[in-house]
Amino acid sequence: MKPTRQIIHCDADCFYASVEMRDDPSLRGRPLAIGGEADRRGVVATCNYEARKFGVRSAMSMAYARRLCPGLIVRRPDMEKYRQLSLQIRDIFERYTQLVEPLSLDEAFLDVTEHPYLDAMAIAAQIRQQVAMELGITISAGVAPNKFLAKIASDWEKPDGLTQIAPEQVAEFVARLPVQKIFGVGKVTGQKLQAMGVLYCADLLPYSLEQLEYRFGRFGKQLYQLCRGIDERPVQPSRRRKSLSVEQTYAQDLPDLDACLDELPLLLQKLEKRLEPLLGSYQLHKPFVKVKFSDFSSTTVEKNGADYSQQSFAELMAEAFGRAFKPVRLLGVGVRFR
Ligand code: TTP
Ligand code: MG
Repeated sequence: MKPTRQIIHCDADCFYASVEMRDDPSLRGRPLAIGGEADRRGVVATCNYEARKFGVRSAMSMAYARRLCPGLIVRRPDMEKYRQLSLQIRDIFERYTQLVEPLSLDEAFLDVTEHPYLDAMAIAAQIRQQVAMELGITISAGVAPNKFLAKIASDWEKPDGLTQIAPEQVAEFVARLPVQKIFGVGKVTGQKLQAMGVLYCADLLPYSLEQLEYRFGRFGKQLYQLCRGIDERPVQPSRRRKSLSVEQTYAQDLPDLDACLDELPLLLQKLEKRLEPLLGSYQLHKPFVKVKFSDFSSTTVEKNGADYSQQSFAELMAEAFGRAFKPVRLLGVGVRFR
């Protein structure tokens, strides 16, 4: 028999809204939606949990959301910021395993079965804590023997929740799940099941595999397995990463090159820390430095054959700064892999 797997599903809580609340604490505790404006046929990308109390939801028109929640604050999304944060979250995941399968910017599966000394619950707890401490947002996590259950578990005590479905609890847990929780059960299948008197996974158990295949075709097998809590899909890691970097946006612009160089040791220290766990499986190719100026223009300088000393990064930084000679709002240092 195969050993029981330990799968974690992580999903950030009201992701875009959390990031905006982090960066502007005056938004906290007030209903907030991220998306396009009402007068421009905008829709809600997401909203915080205060807004959800009013019934505001993702994909709803902003105009309707405003009617549901008259005090709603609306902010435009800043995709670059969310993408950057998403990578930083992934870096935290990769401290524990290379088997990370991102599903979207704020969601991923991890297979931590092979971790030498931590169990999945300990890892999930550490990840949640590190994301909160280092990145300033909360994520919910679910721990289970497979992807199907880990994903349901992460949703169970959202927001800021951690839920485990241990192997011995699987049968009982799944039996009580509404069939709609099975992925692939949409409106049509849901109605068909309802007509059969099937509301919960337990109601599916009396049907044989052949019976379900007869009624649902290929999907029958999936139903047969999932209603028993069986899901063999592996966690499929994303394409290999091509680079790793750390970036910092400064509360006050750095006025000149010296001020930038002063920040370099701290940035490199952070880079080194993130790089360390990857060095076994990745080969360094070249260092690079990114500079974003006060006018939001940005530039990246990298160099073949350069080493990874502070001196080498300092030279790249000088070159990048020299391209505009303006105050700097963000600095990044990174390495590209082969
Ligand atoms: P979700 O994880 O589905 O939602 P969420 O993180 O905002 O809230 P929850 O606490 O329930 O997990 O999606 C992640 C981000 O993707 C979300 O912050 C915004 C974006 N998104 C859209 O732009 N449009 C959509 O319809 C949905 C569902 C999400
Ligand atoms: Mg989310």
